[in-house]
Amino acid sequence: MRLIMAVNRPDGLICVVTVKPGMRKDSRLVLALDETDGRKALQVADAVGDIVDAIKINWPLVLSEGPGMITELSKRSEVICDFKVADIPNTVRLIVENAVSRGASAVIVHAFTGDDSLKAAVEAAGGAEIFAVTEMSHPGARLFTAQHAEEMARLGKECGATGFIAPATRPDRIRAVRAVVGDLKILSPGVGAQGGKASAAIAAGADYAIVGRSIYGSDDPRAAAKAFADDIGTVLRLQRRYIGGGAPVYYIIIK
Ligand code: O7M
Repeated sequence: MRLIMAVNRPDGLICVVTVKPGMRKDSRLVLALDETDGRKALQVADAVGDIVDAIKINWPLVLSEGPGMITELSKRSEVICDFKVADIPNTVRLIVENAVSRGASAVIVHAFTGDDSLKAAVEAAGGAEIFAVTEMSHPGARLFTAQHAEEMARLGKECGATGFIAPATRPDRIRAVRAVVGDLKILSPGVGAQGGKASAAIAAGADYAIVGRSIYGSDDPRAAAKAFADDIGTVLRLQRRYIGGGAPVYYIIIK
């Protein structure tokens, strides 16, 4: 983040800052498109594409409809390939290069694989982003990932990951990861079907809430996405504006 200008006004100090260009940061909502029917998946993507900041796809859709889905969806939105890559550096590189060449803006990898695999992911991503999983959102996460979340966040940061996954089901854990990763991105799954609340995740320090079944499984995905975006909107205190397709500019009012 870079400070461009600060103006002292009676209603507060206005700081104009830019952040590195990257994923759109508007509704702060990411759709997890785990719909396995390709036709329905594209219908949902078309219905909510202008509401969500990105569409995350995972194995269910890619295995049933093929990797061409990455390219197809990238025509509609930024695509995050949630392949939770956990392998040796060479295999990680091959997977990340493949996903990015098909149009992925970001690829999600596991952090527990260690520094060499994480660095291989970051290097292979080129201009795309690498998000590293810290603590997972499901109850079983308490056994392993929860116990090492901060360590994994620290390692991911050292290795050049640009974002992290932390659980909306445990907002206090988002806070803990935020304390380690500074102003890098945090994306938070576990909203809706898993019991977490989007606004609580954002209030705890997540940049984006990830929502799957509660949107794509809804009778009206657009209305559902809108409701999540509105919920998130209640906690947003930043006014955003984009200039010339470049870095987003934020006006932060410090009272
Ligand atoms: O909203 P849901 O529960 O239908 O979907 C949540 C999505 O987020 C789904 O695609 C999961 O695979 C993913 N996810 C979790 O639910 N929990 C995690 O800890 C991590 C992820 C994830 O996105 O990891 C990158």
